[in-house]
Amino acid sequence: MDLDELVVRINIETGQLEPYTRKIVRRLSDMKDFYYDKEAVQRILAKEDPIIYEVYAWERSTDEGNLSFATTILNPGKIGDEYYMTKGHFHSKRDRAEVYITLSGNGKIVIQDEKGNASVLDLVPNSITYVPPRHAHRTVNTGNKPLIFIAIYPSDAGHDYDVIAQKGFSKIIVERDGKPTAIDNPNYLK
Ligand code: S6P
Ligand code: ZN
Repeated sequence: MDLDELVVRINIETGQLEPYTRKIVRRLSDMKDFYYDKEAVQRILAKEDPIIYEVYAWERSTDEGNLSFATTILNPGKIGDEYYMTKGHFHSKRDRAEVYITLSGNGKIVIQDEKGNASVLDLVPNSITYVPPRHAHRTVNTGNKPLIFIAIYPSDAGHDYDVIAQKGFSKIIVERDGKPTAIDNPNYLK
């Protein structure tokens, strides 16, 4: 093993990793079914296709025991009154946990068990958040600058997006009276 390859630099302002093994860019058109206000989605897409978030991942092979990590840069903004958010996923291997370290910005993480019980936690700079095994997780930017965090996870965890794409999270984060508020998702499928 070349130990020089085990060091990755992070740009603390932008969240970019150097080097990285994979970069993901998610625009509104990639996740239009994830937002509850379908009219707002269409209204925005008629004019532009904003970047909702970018991920810089440094991933090891999926041999058991390896760890991988990624930074996420989740932009500020809203679709209707619902804040920009990630798709959210379970890990394909359900017993794999994860750690989130928030670097900058302000937001929330929605953590949901397999029965659909959701908890909403604050993500604030210099905090470390544990995502337990068997819980889907989604991050939401409720601030006015990018929400930037590091995720560290077992390399064999995998991403299962299907359950969330079909059912959604039972709680969503919207602006109410100027404040981020968790409400029951009107489109949630039990
Ligand atoms: C990976 C970890 C994060 C997310 C990223 C984007 O296990 O939870 O790196 O991949 O925040 O979210 P999503 O739901 O599109 O993968
Ligand atoms: Zn994850």
